[in-house]
Amino acid sequence: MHISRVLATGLGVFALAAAPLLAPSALAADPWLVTESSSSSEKSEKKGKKPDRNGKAPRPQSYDAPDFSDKMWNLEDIGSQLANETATGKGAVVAVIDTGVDVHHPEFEGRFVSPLSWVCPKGVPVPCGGLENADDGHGHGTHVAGTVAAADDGKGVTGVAPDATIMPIRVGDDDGAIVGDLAAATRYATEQGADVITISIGFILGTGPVISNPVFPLDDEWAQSVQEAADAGVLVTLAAGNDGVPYCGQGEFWQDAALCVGAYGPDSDPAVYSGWGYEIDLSAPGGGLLTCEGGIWSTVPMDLDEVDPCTNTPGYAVYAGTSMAAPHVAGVGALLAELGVGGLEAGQRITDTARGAGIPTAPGALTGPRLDAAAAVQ
Ligand SMILES: [Ca+2]
Ligand SMILES: [Ca+2]
Repeated sequence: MHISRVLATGLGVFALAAAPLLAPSALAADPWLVTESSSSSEKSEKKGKKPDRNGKAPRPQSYDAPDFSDKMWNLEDIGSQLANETATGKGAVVAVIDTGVDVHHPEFEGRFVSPLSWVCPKGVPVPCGGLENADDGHGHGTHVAGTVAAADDGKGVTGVAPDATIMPIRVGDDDGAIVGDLAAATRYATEQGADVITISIGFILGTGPVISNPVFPLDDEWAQSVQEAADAGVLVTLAAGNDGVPYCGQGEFWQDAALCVGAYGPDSDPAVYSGWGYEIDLSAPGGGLLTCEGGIWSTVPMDLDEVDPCTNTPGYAVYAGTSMAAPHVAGVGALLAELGVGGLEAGQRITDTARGAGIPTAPGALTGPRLDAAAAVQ
């Protein structure tokens, strides 16, 4: 049985039917980001230079993104603007275990801590530190991070916890392949004091019946690390996956240690791709079919080759998937962390206050109660 790890993105709406799974993204100079030292480790490597591993993200000299707030049905749906009157995530740390985060993006300026990467310059042992090494050459991780914590500055998009600090942990390479050690990444985030860890990674079974086979036979260590995080008072949020199968039920360990998050679209119907089942803790906006209006607007690296036709703005793109849903819950976790509520207590608060909590979940029909940020922070 072949198991491959993939990102639970919604480019993944089509991921199971079409290859490549994720749009390839080449790094290129971007005139919109006016900075002298925006080179990533990869580019530096090609030039034979070492990346600035101690460097802080240089401050862009211009930032002219339009205000996309009228596109953010997701924030209105979960009541996060109302919730932000009570908390904005200030002081809370959210570890994003993903493809890295665009460390130069103005939406996160000055709000990174403890970066770690499994994509390191030649000759540097993995994992490596340094903000430049945690830079995102793909897009997925930056999109996740934007939903958690993009700045509420009247430009571009806004995150659920717009003042939260991001701990970028890069386990995915520029193609979106998982190259890092998920258990080590999770343990690192816990040790470094993350309040919330969000992971939007799915699994695809190559062959064989999905439901009767264990999906995580090779990942006992990761499961253990998630349990350790929960024991240490960290809230862990996981994307339910886009396989349309009960992913969350495939390991008993997920039941208590993490919130498993399904997705729905702007019409409030469960997304067709979303994982489902009794073990989904709740669902959050992940976008419907891949339309501009129906997807989730968030950040992507500003130096991606292709500008998203929906946003027509470097640094912003529209994705859909359970990958996009889980960070909404992580953002609410950051709001609660600011209020002094963490770990399993925060998870309980989030599920207890979700809309439709307590209504039994019918497999294939529902993806659990819906995230309510405003209710969670009251
Ligand atoms: Ca913004
Ligand atoms: Ca759970």
